[in-house]
Amino acid sequence: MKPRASEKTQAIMKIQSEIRRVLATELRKRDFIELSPVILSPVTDPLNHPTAPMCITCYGDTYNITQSMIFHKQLALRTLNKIFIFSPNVRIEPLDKKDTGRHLFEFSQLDLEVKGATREEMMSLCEELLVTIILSIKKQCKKELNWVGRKLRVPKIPFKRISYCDAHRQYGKNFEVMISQKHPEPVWIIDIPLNKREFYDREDEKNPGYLRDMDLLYPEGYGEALSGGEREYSYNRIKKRIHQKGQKVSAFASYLELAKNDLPPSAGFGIGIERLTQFICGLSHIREASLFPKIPGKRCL
Ligand code: ASN
Repeated sequence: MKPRASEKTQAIMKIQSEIRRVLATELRKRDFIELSPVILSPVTDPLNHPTAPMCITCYGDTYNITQSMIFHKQLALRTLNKIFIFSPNVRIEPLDKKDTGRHLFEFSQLDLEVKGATREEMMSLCEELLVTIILSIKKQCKKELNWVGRKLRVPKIPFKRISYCDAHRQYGKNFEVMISQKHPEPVWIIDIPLNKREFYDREDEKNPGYLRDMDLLYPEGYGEALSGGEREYSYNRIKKRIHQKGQKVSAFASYLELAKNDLPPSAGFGIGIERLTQFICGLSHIREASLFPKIPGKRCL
């Protein structure tokens, strides 16, 4: 019997809640500490694509609304070793993103960071988390998976890895879409060229011009799942990378002030909760993964 629309929504929200529960439980088991999200700050992630700045004035100072907590994650590791946050992000995307079915201008990501970690350790952690989520949903949310009509397969670890340049060579400019559509299991894109990502991703000393970072693509055409990597932590290198990017050092003054004596080396990633829900539930549009979806260009509640 076909479920009513409200039953489908209930099932999706139950599955999303289970995703959050598994993530938090698994990370706590591994000694991660959960932090509260930061919503307002003088600095936020500049991102590598254009978004309209979202600023408000508080007590005469200008604050950004968080696009990602990357800088706060690095700074938090001066005090703690392993952290995670369910972090609401606001990104006022250009209008060409309004019909992708994968963009919301307000969403949440599970953002995590580990002191002294390598990219490969973070990739393994992510693989373990995804497999654990899928196994748990298959077990705990049988009825709900039925209601959304999703047959979930458990991906094999380790996921396939392709360098950015190989992906580009094999599949052309639109490689993200092509790889996601062609593969039945998630695929990592690694070694992204320096100019394609933000200044905080660490340059590979053994492979200059490329980064120690990664993106994960969901299979079956669900597209990008996450980005992350090792970070630039030395004050001078961070400043150099900001200059290379053509950005203003003054825009990051309050972060740089604290990074003056260098930050701890670290790696981490952020995975979008609504996109993860979309993939797990097999939803054609991301709006179904939120009760209050913010679709670019639309007036939303
Ligand atoms: N959270 C991501 C990371 O950890 C950054 C982002 O969302 N732009 O690399």
